[in-house]
Amino acid sequence: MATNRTFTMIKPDAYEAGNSGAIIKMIEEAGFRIVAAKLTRLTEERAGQFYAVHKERPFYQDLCKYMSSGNIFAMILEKENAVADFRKLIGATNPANAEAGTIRKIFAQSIEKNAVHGSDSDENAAIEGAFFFAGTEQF
Ligand code: YYY
Ligand code: MG
Repeated sequence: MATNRTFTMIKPDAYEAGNSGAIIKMIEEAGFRIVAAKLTRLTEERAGQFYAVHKERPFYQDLCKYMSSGNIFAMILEKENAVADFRKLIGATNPANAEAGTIRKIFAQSIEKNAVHGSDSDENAAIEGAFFFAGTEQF
């Protein structure tokens, strides 16, 4: 059953560039309600846990270094069809392939520094949300 929630982080590149507010504005204007939010930072080890599914991939080490290099803005978002609609709003992993008007097309610097994360399934949305937020921090 769809849970109508997804998990996102504004990644260090977008946070550092001062784009958090503009990205959150796009998210809210697209009809998502923020039901959990925090500014935080991952250690390299925790970034490795978050992205464990990619640990055999050649980009994994660089990704973990990058994701622990600065602050991130973690959020849980609520909307009907949240996971799929949010993936549509952020666009393709590689901003070069992202559609015009998507968050990654507008804000990403590269395939690695691609501005935002979005969960890829309801199951992972629940796991990823719980990775950052206690039940009492989810509204
Ligand atoms: O879900 P999404 O973030 O769009 O892409 P994934 O295939 O799950 O990869 C996670 C993360 O890894 C991606 O957002 C950037 C980075 N990455 C990379 O640096 N180089 C690649 N060739 C593929 C992914
Ligand atoms: Mg992914």
